[in-house]
Amino acid sequence: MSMIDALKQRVTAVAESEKIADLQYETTNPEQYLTTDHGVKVAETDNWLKVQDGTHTGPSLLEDQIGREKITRFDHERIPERVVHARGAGAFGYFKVFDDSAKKYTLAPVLTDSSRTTPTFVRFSTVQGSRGSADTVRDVRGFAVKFYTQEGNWDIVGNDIPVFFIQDAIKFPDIVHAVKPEPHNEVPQGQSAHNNFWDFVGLQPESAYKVLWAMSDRGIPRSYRMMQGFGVNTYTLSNAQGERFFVKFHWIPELGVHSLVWDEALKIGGQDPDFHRKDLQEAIDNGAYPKWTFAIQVIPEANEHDFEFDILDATKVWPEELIPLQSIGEMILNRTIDEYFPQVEQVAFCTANVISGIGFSDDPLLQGRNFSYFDTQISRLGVNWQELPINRPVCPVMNYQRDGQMRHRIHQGTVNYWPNRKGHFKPVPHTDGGFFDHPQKIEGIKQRARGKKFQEHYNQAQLFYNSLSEYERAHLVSAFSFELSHCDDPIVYESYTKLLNNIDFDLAKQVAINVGGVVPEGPARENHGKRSPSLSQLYYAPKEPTIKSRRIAILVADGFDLSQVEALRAVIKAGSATSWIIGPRRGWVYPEGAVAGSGKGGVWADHHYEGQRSTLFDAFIVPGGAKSAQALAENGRTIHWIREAFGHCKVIGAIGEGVAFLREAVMLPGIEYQTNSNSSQVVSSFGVVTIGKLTLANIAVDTLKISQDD
Ligand code: HDD
Repeated sequence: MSMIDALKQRVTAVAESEKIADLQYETTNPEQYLTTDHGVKVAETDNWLKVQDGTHTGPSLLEDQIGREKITRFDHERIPERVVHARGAGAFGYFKVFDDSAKKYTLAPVLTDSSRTTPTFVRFSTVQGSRGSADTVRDVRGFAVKFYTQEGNWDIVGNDIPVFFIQDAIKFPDIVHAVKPEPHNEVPQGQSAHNNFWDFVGLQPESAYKVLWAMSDRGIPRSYRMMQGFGVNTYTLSNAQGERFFVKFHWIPELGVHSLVWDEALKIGGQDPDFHRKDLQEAIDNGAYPKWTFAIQVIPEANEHDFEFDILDATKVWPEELIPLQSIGEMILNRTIDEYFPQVEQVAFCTANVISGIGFSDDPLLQGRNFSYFDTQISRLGVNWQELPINRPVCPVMNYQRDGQMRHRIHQGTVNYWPNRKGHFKPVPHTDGGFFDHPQKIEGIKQRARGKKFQEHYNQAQLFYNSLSEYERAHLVSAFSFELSHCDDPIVYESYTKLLNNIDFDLAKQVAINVGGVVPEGPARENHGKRSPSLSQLYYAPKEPTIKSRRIAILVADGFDLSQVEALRAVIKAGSATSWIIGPRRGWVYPEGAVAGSGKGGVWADHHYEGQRSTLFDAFIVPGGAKSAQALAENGRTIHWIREAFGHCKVIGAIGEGVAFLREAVMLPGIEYQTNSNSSQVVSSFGVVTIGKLTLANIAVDTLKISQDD
């Protein structure tokens, strides 16, 4: 596609969303000449203006305004990275509600008007690492959504984990300092596995539940597209009748919730640190648009105190058995970013950005957040951060906030205050769309304290632990053991293993044995034995198994069976997955009978065996062809490929002579060989992988199943 065609295509896409239209893309004409910032055409940009007689190089001259402009602009390219969530990726999309069922709770049209399509921008992130850290580290993931509604911007600044480390915003600097690299040596990067983090959380037991989530498989997602999202805090909704409700927001991914295994996450961190960022881009580019159902949990104002936990405590979930989820809409991400800095780096969220019909609760964490986000944007982007293209609303903005650094908007007129003699730009009552502040009676004693129910920290942590499958619990033990093994101060790992005994005796015992902690003799607290199935990520397996958007590698060498490869690729494409040929070199690989080097009749290998590792794919197939199978069997790297994939519980299939390669060269333990209905032999480490009918669709489910033996 020519550059001009590509630009035209962009222009068509622009019409798709009010926000995209509003971004006012630079209509970069590739024929345009290079200019300075002040618009003067540049004749030469490779040599600084200097004294030069052809033989001798003399001094460079400070008078070179073009050279100085270029270097000065470069020197100031960086802005402060986010103090948390510095590493991220973003995409554009849209939000729609299914119907007006939420009208009984809220007067916000974005949640009730099904004829609307609201543009959104989403930024996913890790928390601990800096901008250049790896994507697959064990961490919480940010899930921040900006809705550009007709009534103003609404931001849900959430995470992939429904609870938080602390209950009161005043503790935020402490938890962040504790988890971030230590002050004396700035170690570690992208890791919570160090003394300070475990010291802090050991002394702050309200974090116990959140720590369990972070140490579970949720801490190492397979993809941003396969994570749940949670608003975490308790917000409120107000309806037209003046009634108020407490609400929690949820995002549920269409593809289900899936995780990496820890060994994979560690390796990908080195092999492809941008794994999640690229995954998001690749899926959208291939038309596999990420999709989430939007759901709410609602509690009428009168029922605030009906629960054993405080519904304003962000370290607790609202169990779905007590307060069911109501699915009211969906979000689809359908457009990748154009330029990282002005979109993903400059996008700025703020929990205080709500619209009429949506409000805050007295959740003490949320109250502090409402102050913190605007404040941090001032230091990162300046006080006029909401004027930046990615942040500005699509509806009209008018007020008497003026001036400040980097003010872009220009107002005409003589008044910049209200009331004014002209009656310009007046406030409107909420019945005509003005923001509705729900009247609320407040009584209490001013004091630095927390409510009674805020003092209990272990019931829900136990509920979570009890609700996990056996292998999810095994992963939890491994994760705690890894992290605490990285703490070298005995006070730290001894005290945390003691804390774990408040959650579960077996968990505490296994971890303590592994890390040299305090091995308990009995439980510190009885396990209440209750379970809530929706806390396990298995609960979110897709209803129909799907290979949509999965990366499937076809491992070949010269002499492979072309018809099998072609059939495989067609069937993988039909399932909206992507196939990748992995061969002895990037370039043409030739099937049986073709003349090598002819450039004809082969398939193009996307990667060389060393170029990409098995960790970067979800499933593998080895097609037939005697020579190909033989060559694969003689290559240590290809044998390693399959063994490693097996160790990571991936689907492995083979056809014809490919089966012999697996059976004789790779020699996987405990494997069951199966024959599919098309009489091509297929083998799998665990389920049936029929190529003809593409039962490879079991990837999602089977990956979880095999993990049980992991
Ligand atoms: Fe926060 C960024 C999510 C508590 C203060 N937070 C930030 C981002 C996410 C969250 C997703 C990245 C936004 C982006 O992509 O730009 N934060 C949460 C959640 C919390 C939470 C789900 C608990 C419910 N945060 C929290 C507290 C405070 C902050 C209690 C302070 C009192 N958070 C910030 C911040 C950041 C931030 C320092 C850094 C960059 C930014 O805001 O824009 O202000």
